Amino acid sequence: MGTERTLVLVKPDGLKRRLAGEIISRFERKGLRLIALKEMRLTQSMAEEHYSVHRDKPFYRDLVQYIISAPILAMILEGNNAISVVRGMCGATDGSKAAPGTIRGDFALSIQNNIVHASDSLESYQHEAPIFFAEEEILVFSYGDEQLI
Ligand code: FUP
Repeated sequence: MGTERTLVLVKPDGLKRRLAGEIISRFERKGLRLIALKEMRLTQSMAEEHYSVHRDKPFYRDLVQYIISAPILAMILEGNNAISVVRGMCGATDGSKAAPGTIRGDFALSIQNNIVHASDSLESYQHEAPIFFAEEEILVFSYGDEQLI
């Protein structure tokens, strides 16, 4: 509750399908502040750390291979209830089941190639954000329009 930060990734399929701008635009229009942004290619160890909660799942190896297969876009968004707001905007994990109007509902059909990742809790954010960003890469500032949003 209150002002939160969340980590969002545009995964390899999102970048390859030229959806990065569309995805950023949705979050901007919602009123979230983009306070860090980076295009990068994950190393195997970064990907393993990012998905460590899934280490024992049958899909873990494929998931790690997929996320390192091509560049991704990493961003940190800030705003009121940002974690649950962004999760809602991303939609259900399986694109074939995600509601229309969500990013996955509008652009994804599969469970692995589901365009975006978003932190699911404060604990997840605190685990994930340092994998992608150094503290000095997160730009804290006021847009001056907070009373409008
Ligand atoms: P989400 O939080 O919606 O990204 O979904 P999860 O944390 O449950 O899963 C993380 C990623 O694992 C998903 F984005 C896609 C992948 N996954 C599979 O490939 N197969 C599955 O059965 C479940 C998840």
